[in-house]
Amino acid sequence: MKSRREFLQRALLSSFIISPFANQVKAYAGTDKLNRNINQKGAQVLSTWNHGMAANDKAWSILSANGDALDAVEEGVKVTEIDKKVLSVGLNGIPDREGVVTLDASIMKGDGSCGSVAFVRQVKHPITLARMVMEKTPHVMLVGEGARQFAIQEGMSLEEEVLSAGAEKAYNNGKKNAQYKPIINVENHDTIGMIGLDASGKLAGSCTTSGLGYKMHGRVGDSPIIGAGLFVDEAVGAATATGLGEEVIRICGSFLIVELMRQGRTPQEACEEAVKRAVSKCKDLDNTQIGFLALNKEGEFGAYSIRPGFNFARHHASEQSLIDANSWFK
Ligand code: SD4
Repeated sequence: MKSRREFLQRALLSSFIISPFANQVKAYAGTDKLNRNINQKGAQVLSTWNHGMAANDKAWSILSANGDALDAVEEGVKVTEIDKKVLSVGLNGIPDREGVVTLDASIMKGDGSCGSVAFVRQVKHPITLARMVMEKTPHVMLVGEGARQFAIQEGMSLEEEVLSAGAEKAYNNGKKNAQYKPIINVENHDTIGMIGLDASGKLAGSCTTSGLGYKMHGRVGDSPIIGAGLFVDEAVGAATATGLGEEVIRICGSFLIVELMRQGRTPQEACEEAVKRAVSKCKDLDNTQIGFLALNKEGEFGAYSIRPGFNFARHHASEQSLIDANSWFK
């Protein structure tokens, strides 16, 4: 009797959660490797963009074995960091204006522990380096040469600075356009932000990117800035961001979403309010796209972007899906 009641409650909850996106859920053609008998208690993982599907698969292999949310969000985005097809995350990414690939990443636990690296070169897994900053130093953030030195100190081997084939092609094309312009919904999509809830109810998040292609050398986006590209609070929920980082930093986007949820907004309402705030501050709306993804500790989720085109991947007990977010502009 009890299990039937629980099943009905879960079914009711999941139909409520899905409803804002009911028309936008696309079936995923990948293999379903889920253990459906496990007590998920809302365990799930959400990631930005199409590349989130493969990253979620990895994260889910940890969550479905009752693993820790922090391990899941680190291991999940590591898949994207080495995916040669992804030109916006990891060392395969599009370089800056000088032809140098520089990476930003952050990781956060629900208890407030966090670590990040920014403007770091030659590190294959900046998310792991960010986790090491969190776990092995008294600091939150290391940048540039200091971050690279820390990687060496921790035994990471540095990669050669050679552009991936895709990045080189994109860079050579990009150079023809002398004027720097942010790119909306770049091909192959951008930053991966991942937020996850494990079976024990713990939340964690990760965010990793090569940042805007053709950015000025030294430019740092929102992804490694705790509160901008990522924020997690176990009392409330988690949020992450993608798109033009400057506009996300300006409104402390992920922190704002978590605080709105703390005040009682649903994840969807909080994402919409944050986009509204960004729109109100943005001076170049025609050239700006940002997208937010949020999850509360009950397992409800939401997403919203300035313009159409933002999607996210979700993996939980009964489904893997790629979902189109609603947007401010229709
Ligand atoms: C950044 N939000 O560095 C990240 C990635 C990005 O288009 O811009 N993607 O601003």
